[in-house]
Amino acid sequence: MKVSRCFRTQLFSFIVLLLVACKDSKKKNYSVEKNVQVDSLKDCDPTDSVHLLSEVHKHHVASFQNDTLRPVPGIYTAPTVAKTEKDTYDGMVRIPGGTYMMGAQGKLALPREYPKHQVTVSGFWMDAHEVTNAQFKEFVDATGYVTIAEEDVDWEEMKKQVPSGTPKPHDSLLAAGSMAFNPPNHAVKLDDYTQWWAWRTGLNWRRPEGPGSSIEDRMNHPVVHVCYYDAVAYAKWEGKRLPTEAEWEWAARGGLTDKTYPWGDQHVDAGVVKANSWQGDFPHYNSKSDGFYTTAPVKTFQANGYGLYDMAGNVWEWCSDWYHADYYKMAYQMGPQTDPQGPDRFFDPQDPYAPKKSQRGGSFLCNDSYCASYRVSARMPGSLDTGMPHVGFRCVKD
Ligand SMILES: [Ca+2]
Repeated sequence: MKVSRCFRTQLFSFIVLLLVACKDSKKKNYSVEKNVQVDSLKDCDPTDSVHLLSEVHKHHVASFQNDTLRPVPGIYTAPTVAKTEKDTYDGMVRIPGGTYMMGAQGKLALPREYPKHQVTVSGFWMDAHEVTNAQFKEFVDATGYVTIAEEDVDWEEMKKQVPSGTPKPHDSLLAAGSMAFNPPNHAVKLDDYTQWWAWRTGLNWRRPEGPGSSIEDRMNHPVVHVCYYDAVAYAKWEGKRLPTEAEWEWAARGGLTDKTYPWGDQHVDAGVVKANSWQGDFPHYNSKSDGFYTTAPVKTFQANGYGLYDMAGNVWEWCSDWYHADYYKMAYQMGPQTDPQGPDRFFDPQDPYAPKKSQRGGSFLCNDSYCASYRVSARMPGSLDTGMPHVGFRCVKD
């Protein structure tokens, strides 16, 4: 399951709302407090929160239609040349082109995965595994890139997007940070994600659990706390790009037809462990029968038919398509599509003003009791500037 990180923007927006509406309150819980009901049922994405700062990103949207580098202040300067071509295909596998019925696979499919519609995808190259901490570090070392989670919030910018007179949040709330998985120690109803997500300062890709944590022993784990902008910056440096949803799903299916998971139809927890997911009772008890509470090293579990690892579980993966909850309905009406790039606009009914891209594949937090998003057709909205501890990415190349 996932929570994304426009979440950061959204969270601060929420905090500001709290300050405005509840400034006399002694409440000190900075967790987002908006219940999410995806497709009128449930969702594992708390990005659907108050989004007063969405205006800040509206001008970003236009530029990102062209998949540009992130349009936010920062010390990063886009490299003028991509990483050398000689490395381009290292660690990638060739995905053959083909035609398939995209969407709604299996009885657990959500409304946003319907209806199935015919899609043809040209052949492409795809990273065999999710981008690792080691790979991302190489990029950062070479370019000086700073992820959004490592930057303090600019109040001067933020206050332009909140109601006049809004008091400045305490500096501690404007410090760089990200979302932390902070589960209760007892069973809870799964209708309020604020029970297991909390804002923390000091969390970023180098310190996934905040100050004191490290990636030293996780260099071969997928990088996390990276937002869409961060992923695009890395991909461009590699001379690659993010996959479209159509490419991602086609690749995840691994050459199989009408199967729920990358390996077939057998349940994720049946037989040999197939993916890094959540076993037990979410969110308070994880038996870790797959061996991992959070991320797992890439290539830990068996690859799918195309030689791709972790197309189910471990971390959610950014795609290039705008997220639109009704896009599949539009695609169905348009008829068979070849190499679709997704809708030309975003729409998440739970949070209609926040620009969001699609994420695929589920994560180590996914469990049948909640979203079961280790399915090939599962999809999730993720706000552009929001990274999370269970969201990463992989790249493709034509
Ligand atoms: Ca696990």
